[in-house]
Amino acid sequence: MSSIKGPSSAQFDGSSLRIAIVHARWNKTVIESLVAGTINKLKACGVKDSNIIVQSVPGSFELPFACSKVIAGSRVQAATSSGDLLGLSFGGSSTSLPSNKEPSIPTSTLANLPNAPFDAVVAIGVLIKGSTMHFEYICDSVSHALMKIQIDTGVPVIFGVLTALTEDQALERAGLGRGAEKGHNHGEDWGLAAVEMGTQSKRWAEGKFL
Ligand code: DLZ
Repeated sequence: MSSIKGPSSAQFDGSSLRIAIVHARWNKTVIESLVAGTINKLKACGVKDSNIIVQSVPGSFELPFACSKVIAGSRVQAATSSGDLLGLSFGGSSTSLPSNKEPSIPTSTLANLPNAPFDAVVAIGVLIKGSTMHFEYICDSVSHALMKIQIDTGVPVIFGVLTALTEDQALERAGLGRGAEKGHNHGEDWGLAAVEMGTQSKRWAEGKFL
């Protein structure tokens, strides 16, 4: 019997979005497949190659810090380049922008800039339980921190962190199962979620609910 799990489908146009992927390097084989799956879906939704930025960190514990910095950095980058391109001045240093505020330029204008702020970030990590409590501490702190970042910054952070009890569980969730059943690459779901949340959060911010 087929599974009833997973989101129902919805198609969103990612052609005006800029998306960051921040991934850990622990458990490389699984990570590579998840990142590839995410990128494939982003592109299938119309996100341009040049608007997909990929950054890496050593392990999953570093993901929240990196996501937070990447979001802040993209806002500084956007403020600087839009000021340059449009002849605007925001006053003071670009680094003094409040973390949850963007320059008051229409988002439609920002979307066409090469250095627009990120509309969504996908945080990808693979945690596999070992014999100590390391796994529990990292899973707990990383999931809470990623949630906090998206609420604090207003930028959707997609939870692409596998918390697997065994290597096989991790492999199957990256479409790399060792048995006859290869499993499903969850990176694809994260790519779709990034496009949907990036699109919707822009609309919601403009008071568009239809
Ligand atoms: C230390 C550690 C361990 C034991 N396991 C994993 C893992 O399964 N997946 C992962 O992404 N990272 C692991 N790490 C590394 C930590 O996330 C972190 O990089 C280090 O503790 C340094 O802060």
